[in-house]
Amino acid sequence: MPQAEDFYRQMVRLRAVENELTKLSQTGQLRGSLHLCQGQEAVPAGACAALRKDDYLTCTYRGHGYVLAKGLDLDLVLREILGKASGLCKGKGGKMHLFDPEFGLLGTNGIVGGGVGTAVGAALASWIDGKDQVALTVFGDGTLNQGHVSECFNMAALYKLPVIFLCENNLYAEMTPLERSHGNTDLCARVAGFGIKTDKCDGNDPFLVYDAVHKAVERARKGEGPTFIEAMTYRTIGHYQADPGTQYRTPEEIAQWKEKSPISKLEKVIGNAAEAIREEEENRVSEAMQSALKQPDPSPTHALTEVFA
Ligand SMILES: Cc1ncc(C[n+]2csc(CCOP(=O)(O)OP(=O)(O)O)c2C)c(N)n1
Ligand SMILES: [Mg+2]
Repeated sequence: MPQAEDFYRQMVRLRAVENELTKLSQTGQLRGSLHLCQGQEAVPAGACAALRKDDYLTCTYRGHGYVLAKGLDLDLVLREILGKASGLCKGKGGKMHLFDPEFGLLGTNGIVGGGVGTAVGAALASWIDGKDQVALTVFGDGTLNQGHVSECFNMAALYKLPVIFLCENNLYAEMTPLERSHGNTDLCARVAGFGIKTDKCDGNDPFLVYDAVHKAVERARKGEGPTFIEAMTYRTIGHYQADPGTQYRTPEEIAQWKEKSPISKLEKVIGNAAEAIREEEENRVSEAMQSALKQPDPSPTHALTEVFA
């Protein structure tokens, strides 16, 4: 079981990465959409601590925190996000296609629910090959309304596949609140209908996320089948860089959740040691980003190598 300091380190590293990316996006040095997960940091920190290096992982466009918490190299990840030739995928993937089979990482994904089928497929392969690797797939509350995700739930339940469905319920899908898009807002009840064991936890507490995922991983490794975990959390910023996040949510609601921010909650537990850890991570991330910015872009002559289409 990781210690409070370990979780704190993961979360402040992630926050430091996001602060650096925000600056680059605002100055035009980072192009394209930027989906951040401020306020949700405890979910990746807690979940990845319960996985082995060779367990499979798929995540969303908000998945860079999982990638780092799974143990991937900070320099390689930042260089990839900036599209550099020395990045994790030679600059061809970017933030929404971070991929590394050595770490079981089967991709961050810009398609809502895109990683769910991949994870179920990986779990099926693990089961057929008689291996004990499990697959964890992360997605948001809105993703439950994707048709193929229901097919994935059914198949995972039917074959008792070693897959963990981790749902970050941050109460909104883009700008749409949960109750405007779900006929039944009890997400665990919906998934239980498929014959899948469900669990709900405070997604702003890395210890509770770890506990829930750890139990689900144990079950999956023993051949007891899939688990759906609903981690209750909240993004305290907008959906992406162009969304202030304030037009469809009240200032009171945002303030309430900021008080429950996992980083400040853990700061109170750790006390004095927190500042040193935070400074260390901020310096490390800032140096890695400066180095990443100086890296060369991929050569146009490599545009058609290592691609399928
Ligand atoms: C198949 C598909 N449909 C629509 C979109 C546009 N889109 C991007 S994020 C998003 C909301 C997803 O909400 P949720 O699953 O709750 O995840 P969150 O963003 O809250 O983490 C939508 C509709 C998309 N990327 N892919
Ligand atoms: Mg959501």
